[in-house]
Amino acid sequence: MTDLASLLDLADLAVARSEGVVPDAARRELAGVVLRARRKFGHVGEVLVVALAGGTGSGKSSLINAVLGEDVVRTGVVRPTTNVAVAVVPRLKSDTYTQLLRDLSIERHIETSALKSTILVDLPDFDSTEVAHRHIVESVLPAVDAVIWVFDPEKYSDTIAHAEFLARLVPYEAQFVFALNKVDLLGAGTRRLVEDLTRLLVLDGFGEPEVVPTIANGEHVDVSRLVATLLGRLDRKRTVVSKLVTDVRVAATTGWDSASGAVNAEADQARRDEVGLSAATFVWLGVEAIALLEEE
Ligand SMILES: Nc1nc2c(ncn2[C@@H]2O[C@H](COP(=O)(O)OP(=O)(O)OP(=O)(O)O)[C@@H](O)[C@H]2O)c(=O)[nH]1
Ligand SMILES: [Mg+2]
Repeated sequence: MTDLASLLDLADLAVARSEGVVPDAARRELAGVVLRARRKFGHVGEVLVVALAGGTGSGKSSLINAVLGEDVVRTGVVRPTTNVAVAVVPRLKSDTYTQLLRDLSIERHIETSALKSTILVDLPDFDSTEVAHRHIVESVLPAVDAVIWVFDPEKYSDTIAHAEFLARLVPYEAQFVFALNKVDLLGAGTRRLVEDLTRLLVLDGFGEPEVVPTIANGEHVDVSRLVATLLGRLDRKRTVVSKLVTDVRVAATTGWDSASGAVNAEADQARRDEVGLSAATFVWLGVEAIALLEEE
């Protein structure tokens, strides 16, 4: 099965095998594309990795179930319900995520066929007054595409949480989505509270915080705006990945052209084998890149 990680491994192989066959400039170009991709996407490539953070009982686990449309993780009235981080991953691709889960120190994961291109990480409660907990968030951030901060309408304005915790995470704003959950309890007051939470986040230092109202439980579950936000982010990530795979495909064509032109009539058998192997690797790389571009 083609995925970004195996494509990048194959590209590394093409670079290694083509020394002395393909011009160094073309090999450097391909190596550069691979390096940029690894830095940016780590091990998971085209999948959107989303973590849910927030106070105990704010509804993180309920939101995961609501987004999936099925009860996958435990929710409850006894606090805290979630004691260790749990990742919910797409069933068919779960072995692709082993390294990511290791990086996030996540020992438990649940597979579901309700997800295709997203991983949801249910984090345990963060007591915002604990410095150690801020460090946990900071260590998770490099490995995830987005963090959804889940707020309870009764506690969203907690000044310690804002001043001591969120304000220090302002540099990560591009990765953050803020969900004001349980708005079924607010009715017509929802808009005012969404505005108030936005105002507090701006006071914390956020430029344009994205605040979405959600209902994760009860008769009127509504996570449509949250899902739309995540789909928008997945689309943006796919665009970037697809550009990158196109770069790999173009580099594969260049590599094949150079390799196939590198053998002449006087070349001995060993040289022919070397060139042939290199050319075949570039063809294979091109075929895999096309398969990945056509997958969606
Ligand atoms: N009215 C209402 N109740 C909700 C909503 N979302 C969650 N709840 C309730 O809030 C309680 C806590 O929900 P959980 O999903 O377990 O919260 P959590 O953030 O995962 O909590 P921890 O795992 O302890 O950190 C449960 O009783 C849920 O039924 C909502 O949108 N509206
Ligand atoms: Mg929970």
